[in-house]
Amino acid sequence: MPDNRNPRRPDVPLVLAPEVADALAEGRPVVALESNVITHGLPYPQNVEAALAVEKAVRAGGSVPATICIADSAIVVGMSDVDIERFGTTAGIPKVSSRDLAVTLATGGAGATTVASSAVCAELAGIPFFASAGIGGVHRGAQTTMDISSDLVQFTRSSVAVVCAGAKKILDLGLTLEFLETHCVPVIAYQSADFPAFYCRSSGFRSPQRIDDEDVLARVIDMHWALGNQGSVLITSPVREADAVDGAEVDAAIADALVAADRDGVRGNAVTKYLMRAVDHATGGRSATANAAVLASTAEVAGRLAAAHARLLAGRR
Ligand code: PSU
Ligand code: MN
Repeated sequence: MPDNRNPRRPDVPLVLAPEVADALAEGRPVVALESNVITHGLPYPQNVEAALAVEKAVRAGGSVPATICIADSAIVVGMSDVDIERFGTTAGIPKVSSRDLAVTLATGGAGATTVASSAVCAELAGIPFFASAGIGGVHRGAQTTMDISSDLVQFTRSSVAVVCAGAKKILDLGLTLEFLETHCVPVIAYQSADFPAFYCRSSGFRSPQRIDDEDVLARVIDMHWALGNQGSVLITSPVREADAVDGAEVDAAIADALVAADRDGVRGNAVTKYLMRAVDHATGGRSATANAAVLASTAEVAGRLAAAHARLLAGRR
């Protein structure tokens, strides 16, 4: 594969898939995707199926998918289907968030990128759009644990438009919104009113902004960066009504999962995976089906919005 180092950062090893490199060179839309959802988000074989379905959905939206990982001391932007299968079936590939990137790259291991580290890599590769159904956020009880996902902190630093279905209710979504407000990150609900909660259509919190037109949204993203802001723009799109999971059922499963996590002494970057698995287990097949549906619908919306943004930029040339 070609080494496609960013001329402004020649020391960063960046390997772009040929299709991604071509699209970027021609100004065609690309949507970056994370790989931690493959290694840590879902069990095999749903993880591989979902990752491939997400890429297909980005294409259906009119953009080129670029799933990101770390392999052989390089940032891979655009994993092949073989890469995805390998990540989905190999045990022990570490979760690599922003602060872990340098260690993983310099020591030569493989790594699965989170939302935070994928945003860093997307920006280095010159990809302004990123999609993930569920972002990290402020955890419940963060007042004492101080557990706040690096995803949120990275949103204050990386100029990437992040399309998501909000975040899972395992988090404190009210505090998550407060954090984003404090750190000047725009939160915009696309064709919806509320901040969504992954497989639930609403978190119970109204989104601070709503925009229904994709071309207007493209202008907003462009303007945010034109104003000199260096952070992300968060855009939400909820799960379809027919695919949503009942909120009360999820709430009960989360309450049990939080007690179990505390009992088992789960700490640090292991907390998110532990809680997600416990809730998935408790809600059985329903959450798995909803999970797949929301992953694909978020990716498709991201594909359409990235295409609108690329049209805006092309209109200027
Ligand atoms: N939320 C999900 N699915 C996921 C994650 C979060 O619904 O797979 C993963 C993402 O990779 C996200 C990471 O970036 O968890 C956040 O982990 P932490 O809370 O440790 O920052
Ligand atoms: Mn954490």
